[in-house]
Amino acid sequence: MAGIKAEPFTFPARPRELALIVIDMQRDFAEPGGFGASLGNDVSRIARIVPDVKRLIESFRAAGLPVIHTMECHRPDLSDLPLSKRNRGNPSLRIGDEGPMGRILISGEPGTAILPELAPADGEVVIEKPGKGAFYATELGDVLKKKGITQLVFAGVTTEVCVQTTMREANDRGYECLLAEEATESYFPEFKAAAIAMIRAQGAIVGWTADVDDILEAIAHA
Ligand code: TIU
Repeated sequence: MAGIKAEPFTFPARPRELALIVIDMQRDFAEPGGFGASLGNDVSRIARIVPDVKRLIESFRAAGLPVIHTMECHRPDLSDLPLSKRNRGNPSLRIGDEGPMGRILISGEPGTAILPELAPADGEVVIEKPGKGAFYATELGDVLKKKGITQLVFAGVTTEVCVQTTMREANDRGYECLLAEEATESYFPEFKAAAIAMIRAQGAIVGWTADVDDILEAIAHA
């Protein structure tokens, strides 16, 4: 692989050390009646990126590269949910409350599940995370170390919340990070644009960003 065309410059991909991380593509963020909607957001924006996330997942699978999925969710007894998080945002339904798709953001509930089109394949790692960042209070760091992964391609939602937080965590842990631009979305288009600009500013201070087509092109030759 000759690198991936990216901003602010070519991403120096090493296929044997590369994994895809799909952040929180859950019904609770993408469907009416879930957590995202309870915060007052237009969730249709999120549903629109599903085809681009799907072709990214399929290209990693076809190349035999790891695909790792995350889910933002909490234990049924709420023991991993700080009160500050439960009370935040003045939502119509709070985390743990019973909603139309089961209890909001609780492990095992229908609304907490990953969208069926993007469901993890047998053997793919799924990380349940109580925070916005996927490294906080999870096994993600150990999983990546065991697989010898040093470079991460990111997709998922939302760009400026869970995706950006996880990229910053990964960057500080020594991973090289690349965000797939059409495979991530925010409820606020201006926040997505700002997050992308921040990530790749100052010579990729947090990471690189690239078009899905350019990532697919490189992965096909991995
Ligand atoms: N509200 C919002 O933008 N995001 C979240 O609450 N979680 C994730 O980004 N996954």
